Amino acid sequence: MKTAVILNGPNLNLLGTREPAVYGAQTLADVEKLCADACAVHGFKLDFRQTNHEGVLVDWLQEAGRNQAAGSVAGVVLNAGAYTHTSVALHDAIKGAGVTLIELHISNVHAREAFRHHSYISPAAKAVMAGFGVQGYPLAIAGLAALAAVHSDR
Ligand code: CA2
Repeated sequence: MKTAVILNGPNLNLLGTREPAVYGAQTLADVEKLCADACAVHGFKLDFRQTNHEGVLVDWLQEAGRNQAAGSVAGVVLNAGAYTHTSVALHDAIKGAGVTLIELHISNVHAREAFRHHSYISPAAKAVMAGFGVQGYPLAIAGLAALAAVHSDR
């Protein structure tokens, strides 16, 4: 059974405590439960993490890349938070790790401030999702399963 790695960046630990009009009322623990249920449906083990530190995300992406190469990881769903719009380091880490990665945003970043319209993650990602609220997480896990099915005949 392969692992779906779900990585969350800065301030996502605050989900459900502020800005419910933008991010909804569910907490990160609720999101983890949504992911656990989706992984059970799609036959993945779940590895769900959050950090406020850019370098920790780089370390985790490299780890996921190594584990994907070894066959134990299906791919990564990354909500990089505000680092999405600033981080060349995360762009380089995704490319360097060679990991299959879905970029995810809870809100529709393209309907928000102009500074959220550019992503350093998108050019290195396999797919990009935004605006589904926290339901985007289980949808992204379904996406990882679909991508894994496409490659299962290789
Ligand atoms: O929509 C998303 O998922 C974002 O990645 C969330 C980031 C934001 O910087 C991106 O532009 C879009 C912010 C995450 C912070 O989440 C909070 C949740 C509740 C209260 C305060 C922050």
